[in-house]
Amino acid sequence: MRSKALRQGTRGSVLIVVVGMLAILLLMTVSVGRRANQELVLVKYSLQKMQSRYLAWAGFHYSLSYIRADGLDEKTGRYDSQFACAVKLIEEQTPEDIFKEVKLGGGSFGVTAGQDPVRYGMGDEDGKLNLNAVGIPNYGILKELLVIAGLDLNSANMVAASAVDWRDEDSEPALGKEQQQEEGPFGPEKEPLRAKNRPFDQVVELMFINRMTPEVYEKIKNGLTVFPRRADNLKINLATAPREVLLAMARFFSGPVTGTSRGDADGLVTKLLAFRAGEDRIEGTADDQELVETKMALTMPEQVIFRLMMQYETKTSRFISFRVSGFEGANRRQSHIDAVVDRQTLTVVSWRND
Ligand SMILES: [Ca+2]
Ligand SMILES: [Ca+2]
Repeated sequence: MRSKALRQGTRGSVLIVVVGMLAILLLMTVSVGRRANQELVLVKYSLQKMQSRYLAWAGFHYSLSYIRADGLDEKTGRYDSQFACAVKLIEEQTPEDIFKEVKLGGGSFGVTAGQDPVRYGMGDEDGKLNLNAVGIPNYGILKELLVIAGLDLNSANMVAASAVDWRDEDSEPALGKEQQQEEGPFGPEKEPLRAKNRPFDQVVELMFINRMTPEVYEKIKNGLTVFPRRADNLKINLATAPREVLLAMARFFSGPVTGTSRGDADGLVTKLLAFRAGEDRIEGTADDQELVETKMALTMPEQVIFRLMMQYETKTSRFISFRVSGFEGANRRQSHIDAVVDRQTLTVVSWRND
């Protein structure tokens, strides 16, 4: 009897051990399974992300081929506008036809010039004010741009002149010694910076100048560029320049010297923008018009200002900026490339990707 009970007891404990072991094994399987599953998801994600990256790369080379082709074209290569920049359009074609959702290997890519609102195609840096071409004769344009962004006149004058000093090779203050601030005009008061005395590499270097504020910077940064880095004179594409840049130029040329008023400058820019946008009144559409002085119904003072602005005009954009977005097919994973290309040499002068 005793031995039978003992046997049953042993059998019972063996059963408990076996059940326990099974439970542990099951838990291990579940945890290994979960980990494997997580790894699988990660691998899948990386593969999809990589696919979107290659699609963005393809989109970049696709864009380059259009820039190259446009550069070789006698006619379209000489005029860049907000509608057609660095691209040759055939008949009724629009940039959207060429650059929106280009399908490739199960995914797609798109090329945009602006995000708000989204504008398909490429844009330029040439409509912006080049900090590396702002010198003593024209720093007043930068001053006006700063005033438009909300900086007071005195500070705007100081910041614009200091931007010249930051970049130019000499150490002579642009405003003359008597007008310059007591301490160096760059960096914080406790640790003033020396002027760079070399070209701006990035627009954000403007923040090193005293009296410049983050609020003002945010407002003007999209109207500024650093290309070309070495420039003999300032050139602006009036067909692609944003409103603020046109306004700053026009106001710079207005005043007693030219017998014109600020009202004339502002009036000119209103007419210029309305004419440029064409009948639909929307910038960057097919009916946009090339600026022609005689067609804009300008007053005499407006004409004076316009002709002075034309001294700085270029019709061809050299620095082409665009964003390529690659979309992987299954889950629409995305990658982006923001690039600026010098179309004369077809080299990349600015590159950012994620
Ligand atoms: Ca200097
Ligand atoms: Ca239009």
